[in-house]
Amino acid sequence: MTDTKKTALITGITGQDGGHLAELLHEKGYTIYGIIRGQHNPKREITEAEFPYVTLIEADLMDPSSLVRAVQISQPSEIYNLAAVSHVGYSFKNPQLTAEATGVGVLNLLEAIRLVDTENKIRFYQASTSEMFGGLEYNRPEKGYTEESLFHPRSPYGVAKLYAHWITKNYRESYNMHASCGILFNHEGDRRGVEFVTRKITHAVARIKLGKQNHIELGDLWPKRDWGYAGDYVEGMWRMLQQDKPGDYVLATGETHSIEEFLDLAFKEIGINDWKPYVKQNPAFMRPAEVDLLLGDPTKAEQELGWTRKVDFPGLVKLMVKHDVEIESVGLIS
Ligand code: F7E
Repeated sequence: MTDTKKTALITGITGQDGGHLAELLHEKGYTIYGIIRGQHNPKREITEAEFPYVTLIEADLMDPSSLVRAVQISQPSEIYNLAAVSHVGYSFKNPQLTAEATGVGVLNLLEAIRLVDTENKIRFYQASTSEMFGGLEYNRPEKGYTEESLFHPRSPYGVAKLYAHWITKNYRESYNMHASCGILFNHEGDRRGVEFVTRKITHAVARIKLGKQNHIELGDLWPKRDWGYAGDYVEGMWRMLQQDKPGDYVLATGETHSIEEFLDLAFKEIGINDWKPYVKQNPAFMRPAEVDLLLGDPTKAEQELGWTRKVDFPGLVKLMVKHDVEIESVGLIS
């Protein structure tokens, strides 16, 4: 389906989800603008080469007037806020920056929309996260977290995202904005940064296969995550904004797996059955507070949006290892 009348503005265009979403919206015939941050952002060139159909606008979630300008220039029908300080470990080391960019930045963007969009036509997507739940034992529904579950964030990142989630709901209720929150569980893929555990593992596994590296250093291996494929999840974001009414939706697979299970499958892809000799634990990668188990229940998204994930856990590991073996074989830096 194409709809040439639609224009989207994407924050976080240089990130994993920004790339997948740009591709999806381009296929659907959207005019696409992306916000890029910083005076000399090294990701600009790569983004321009990979997504030549995206017009980049220089702005920053922490600079309100730059956001007003971005909304005025792009005149979007839909805004997807995917930008954030998104690494949980980093947020412990940079808590104020995280609060300002990931939390208050969303308020800045909502205010920019309210100021420019006097007819209240823009539809807004906020990237909320499973990190808002915290995974505590007393706060763990049997079939997985839903849109109604209790929040108990366990990191500066989770706390900032919870503010962003509630301020988005508040603007929906106060100003009747078409503002939706996607509560996304972990979503990975070949565009994931190597600072996240899945890509760190598949990248190292590829290098171990090719003799470029002999081990990998990781933090805790017991935490469990509900891991899906990012390409599937951007489809859910788009579907949220096509609804007549805004809302909050969990996107998840409904399965949870430990890092050990991820290691097991990833090493088996290169013919190694016992990964233990290749993995060293390093406390530098452990967090002051850990989220031990995340499991999402995507029933509402399945029923109301007709959304479902397509790639399963073994499929995800396979595609990531395959990609990293390919790029490492030709010496490309990911
Ligand atoms: O950690 C453990 C770590 O950094 C997963 C972000 O997209 O998903 C992501 O957050 C688990 C944690 O993702 C290493 O302690 C062990 O238990 O890949 P991660 P995350 O923290 O779950 C949510 C939904 C978001 O919203 C976030 O933006 O793996 N772990 N060893 C490690 N993690 C990392 N990064 N590096 C390690 O060496």
